[in-house]
Amino acid sequence: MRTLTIIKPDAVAGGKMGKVLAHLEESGFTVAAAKFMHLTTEQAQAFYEVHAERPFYGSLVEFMTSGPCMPMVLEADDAVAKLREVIGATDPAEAADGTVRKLFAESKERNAIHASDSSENATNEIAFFFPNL
Ligand code: 3AN
Repeated sequence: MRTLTIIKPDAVAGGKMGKVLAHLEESGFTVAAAKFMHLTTEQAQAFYEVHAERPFYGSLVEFMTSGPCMPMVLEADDAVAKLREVIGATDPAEAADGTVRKLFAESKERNAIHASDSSENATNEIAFFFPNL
């Protein structure tokens, strides 16, 4: 089973991309596809369209376009639920010990990593970044 992750601009700019990737691999995921890219405003708006009405939407789009990021397709048994567990809560202050966000995130917005939250969203998000997969 596959899911979509993004190592976000804060983790890349902070020199934590390799550590986050190592943590994911050590947690049992295999990388099926990856690319390094700088999202355009249009791409970030489209990717987070579900949050368009939320007060943090503009700031989130600005953050996600502030520097390069690394979208990846990860493979594991029960990949969607497993990755949500490995990344931890949205707010690093609430994330469990040993999770990616506890280890590497700065704040609720600059939270190091994205992970699909359902298998339906995983399918859509994989197609968004890797239409030929
Ligand atoms: P998750 O990333 O854990 O699935 P979502 O889907 O609720 O969390 O939020 C998507 C992204 O929006 C988060 N990763 C974070 O960067 C940002 N975000 C969520 N809630 C807030 C908030 N209250 N203030 C600022 N940014 C937020």
